Amino acid sequence: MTLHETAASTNQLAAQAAVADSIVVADHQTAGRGRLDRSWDTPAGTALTFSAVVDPGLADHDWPLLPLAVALAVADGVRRAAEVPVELKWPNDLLLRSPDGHEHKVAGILLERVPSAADPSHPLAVIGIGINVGLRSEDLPVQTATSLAIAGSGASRTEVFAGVVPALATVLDALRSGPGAVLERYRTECSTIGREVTVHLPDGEELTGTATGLDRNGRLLVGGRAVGAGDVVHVRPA
Ligand code: BT5
Repeated sequence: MTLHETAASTNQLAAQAAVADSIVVADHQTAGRGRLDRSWDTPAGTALTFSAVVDPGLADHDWPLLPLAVALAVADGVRRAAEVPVELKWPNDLLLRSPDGHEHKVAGILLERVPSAADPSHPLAVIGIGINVGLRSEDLPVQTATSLAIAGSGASRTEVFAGVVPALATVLDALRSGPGAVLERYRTECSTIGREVTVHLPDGEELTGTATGLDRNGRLLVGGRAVGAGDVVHVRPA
């Protein structure tokens, strides 16, 4: 594990090194990345920001299940370490509900596929995880964000890290032995399923309907269509 006081982005450093079973942690990221070139912003000393490089050992057609598996692991680790009722929004956002019932994002996940430094023909997964641990209301980068501290948890970044890393190893092992158990768990835990949603698809199209389930590849079923990528908005509180 390498710990940087400051890094542009742990995903960037981890992808550059591309060494399996390594973890890059930053006390502060100055150019944290979200999906689709968006940014992930956290003030120094308040968030857990790290990237784990793993060889998932999966067939190509199972790689789309990785973000879902990682989300399960992060939720599990956060629940154990911080004792807060974190919820999953498809595909890989972690939400906490405020007392008025509104959902706010407490953690995000960025998965990238990179060639291994040891054997460029072999792909590795860079699993970037950002968790808002100690941010106070005035630290939040966007109105839709929250933190474990705001939810009343006193868990430290180290405690949350120690909860998430073993959970990640466990879920990756489960996924390697077949998608069934991970899909089943995700279907049970994901608060998007059963809700009315609007999905903003990568091509700009919007799809509104009830999210009825997940297919074998982890795609969200909305109005009879299977959606593999997109940003989901939960239209109404559950
Ligand atoms: C994500 O993207 O949620 C993936 C975030 C991954 C961050 C980790 S930190 C360690 C590793 N190194 C990196 O450089 N990245 C990873 P996305 O679903 O695209 O969400 C991005 C959006 O979330 C932004 O456009 C903002 O609206 C919002 N956002 C930004 N910072 C946030 C924060 N700290 N908490 C909650 N929401 C935030």
